[in-house]
Amino acid sequence: MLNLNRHIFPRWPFSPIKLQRGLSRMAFLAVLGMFGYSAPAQANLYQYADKVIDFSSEYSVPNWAAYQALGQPDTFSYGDIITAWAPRPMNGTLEFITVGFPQPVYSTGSVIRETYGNGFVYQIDALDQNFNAQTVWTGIDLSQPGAPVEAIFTWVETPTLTYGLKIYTDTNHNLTAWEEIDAIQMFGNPAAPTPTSVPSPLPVAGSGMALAWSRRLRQRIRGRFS
Ligand SMILES: [Ca+2]
Ligand SMILES: [Ca+2]
Repeated sequence: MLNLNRHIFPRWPFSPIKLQRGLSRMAFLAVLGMFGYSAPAQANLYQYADKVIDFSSEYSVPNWAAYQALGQPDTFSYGDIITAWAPRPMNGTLEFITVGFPQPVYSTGSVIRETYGNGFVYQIDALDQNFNAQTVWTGIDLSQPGAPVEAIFTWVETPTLTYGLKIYTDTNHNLTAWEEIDAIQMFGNPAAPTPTSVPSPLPVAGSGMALAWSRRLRQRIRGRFS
């Protein structure tokens, strides 16, 4: 639902145009701060998935089983390789794998190592301690075929601890390949988000609402500074 992929933090601007854009983005973040928005924490914890909670299908066991997506990467070439999770069908289905992690965090993103049929992730849900799923990312996965890709997906820091991630995949993305995942990382802040000094008029659980609102504000700010 919320894809701020690579758009949150401005790089340091060197040219006048970049300076102008950088200032508009900083103004945007400053205004968000006025309304209680906290930028993602800097001290991110990265960790690999260590348990399978659920999955839609797996090609076989142990080769291409769902648990092949756990732990550190062990698939170092692009192709149909047994150390990555592959769903049973080659094409024609929407699949998922749900995994847990050693330590819950206020998650801000995931690194999904795609090793065959790359570019197939279309949705990610974050699971709270009761396994309630909240969609945190939808969009277009730009991972290219030909080599393993560590695809990075980011979202606004979740208001509650994330215990697991549900990764949705489309087996029709590449009709000549299985869509395979070698490893899944989650990153985020183990500590609770720091509240701002100004009370927020927006509910914490409504970060999606806040960002929907912020897009309009960003368009206004861009219009003012461009
Ligand atoms: Ca396929
Ligand atoms: Ca693996």
